[in-house]
Amino acid sequence: YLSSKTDLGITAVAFSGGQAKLGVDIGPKELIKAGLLTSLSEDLEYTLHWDRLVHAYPDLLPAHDPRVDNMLTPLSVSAVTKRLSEQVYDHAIQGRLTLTLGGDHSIAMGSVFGSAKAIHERTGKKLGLIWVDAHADINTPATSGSGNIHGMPVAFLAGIAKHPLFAWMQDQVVGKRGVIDTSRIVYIGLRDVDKGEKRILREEGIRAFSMHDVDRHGIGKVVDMALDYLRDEEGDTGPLYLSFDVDALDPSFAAATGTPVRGGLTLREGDFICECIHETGNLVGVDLVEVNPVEDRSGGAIAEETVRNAVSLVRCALGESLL
Ligand code: EXY
Ligand code: MN
Ligand code: MN
Ligand code: MN
Repeated sequence: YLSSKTDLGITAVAFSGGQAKLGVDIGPKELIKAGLLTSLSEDLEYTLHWDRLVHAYPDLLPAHDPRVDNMLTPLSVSAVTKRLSEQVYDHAIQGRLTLTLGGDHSIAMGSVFGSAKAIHERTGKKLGLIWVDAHADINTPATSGSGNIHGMPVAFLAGIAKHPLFAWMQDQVVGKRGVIDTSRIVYIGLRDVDKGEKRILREEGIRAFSMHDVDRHGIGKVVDMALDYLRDEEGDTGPLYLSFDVDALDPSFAAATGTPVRGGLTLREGDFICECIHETGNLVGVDLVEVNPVEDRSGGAIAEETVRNAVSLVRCALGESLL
């Protein structure tokens, strides 16, 4: 589904407006400082297409951005995700694999939309979305208890939530109802899902592997089941998009994040998921989000560990472990 296996389109997004804690906007800078991009070009031999900017989109952020229909700072989120969707689209329409570094998870509305639109135009195929997270991020504005939009991106992408502020995305349906069909979404790592979200997952019949499933079956079986679920009769998964929230990892591996939840994936389990998705040969886009170096009261060691582990996840998704 790509025009080359070695062209990588990178977008670094310093955005925190999908939630309330400062610091998640400096995630991309820290990932890059830790050598992520150099290792992708030098060790993994990708040709990087990067504007060398970490985008904060100051021109897009309104001075006044009040709550609308229970969404916090919705004008900022809408404007930034719309712009990001164009950046990712511009990479993806040229057949590049895309890598988006966040930032909070609301940015996936932009990155996934940009990718889904380009892939559909280039290949006629619909994206499969693998969402690795402690959380389901499928609240609608009506079900959300926090109003934080980083808890809502899947609902908007699937067309379960609709709002005029996100009309730029929802007027351009790629799937049956939204950008991604609910039958093309699969979760891994869930362990903190709100009551209203559970109801949505059940009613929509969305495939989700929680930490309970990881414990029961082991990560190998869970990843097999997740990929099998997306396969067609010929065994093809179709184009795959991996949206990896670093809080899927256990806090012992990734505590520098805004909403850590105990009982998560080990680093190896996270890396393994990424490796298996890479192995399909069908990966077209990756997000790595929610690294918040400021969420560290240890004087830096925890943030450094989280950043290093996030770098490992991305490297594994991009082929680090192939011999
Ligand atoms: N479900 C909660 C909410 O909607 O506020 C917590 C969401 C946390 C979302 C993090 C990024 O994955
Ligand atoms: Mn998330
Ligand atoms: Mn999360
Ligand atoms: Mn919760």
